[in-house]
Amino acid sequence: MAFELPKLPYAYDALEPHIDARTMEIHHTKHHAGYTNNLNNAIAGTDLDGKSIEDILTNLDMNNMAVRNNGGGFYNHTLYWEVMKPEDKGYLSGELKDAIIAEFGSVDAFKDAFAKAAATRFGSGWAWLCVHKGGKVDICSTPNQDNPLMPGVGCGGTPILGIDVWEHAYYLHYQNRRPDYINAFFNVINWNEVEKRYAESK
Ligand code: MN3
Repeated sequence: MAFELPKLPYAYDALEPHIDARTMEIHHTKHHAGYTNNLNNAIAGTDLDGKSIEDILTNLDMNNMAVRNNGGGFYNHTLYWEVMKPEDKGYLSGELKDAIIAEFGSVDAFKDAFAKAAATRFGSGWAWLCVHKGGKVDICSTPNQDNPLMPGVGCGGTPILGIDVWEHAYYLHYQNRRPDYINAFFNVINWNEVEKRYAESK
């Protein structure tokens, strides 16, 4: 049973002006499609074939670079599309907002910490907001396509929000200005989806 490239829950231009349509289309149809195909090739005929992506990542042999890179790439981008949305729909509220304030002191302090984790990831990678059993949240970042579900990587929680800071995620529009892309990302976070993931994983 092969993994399939998920459809975006919105049009390629839906996140403009924060993330441009051309970047979204290439990112989805080339990068994410590539990870998906390469993951399927890497697991075909192995005992990983037929397992869920969460199961594969949680129990990953970190020396299996084909599955590490492409399984991470498949999962990370699927989450990334789902935790974004067109501007002005939904806002941070409820239990997740309480958990964020308990951990960081304020929503602004959380945004600063998340932006810093994303901006200071050297080279390619991701920054994450994760939840641990019991509901505590924290922030970490991972290199390449690694993910906090993988053994020994990141903070070991379940990621509920992630930002891709590979140059392919922003370079066409922002060139080298990664901090501008990170600031823009806060305008397109689908907090309803992040809160749903928090409730499911805490
Ligand atoms: Mn990417």
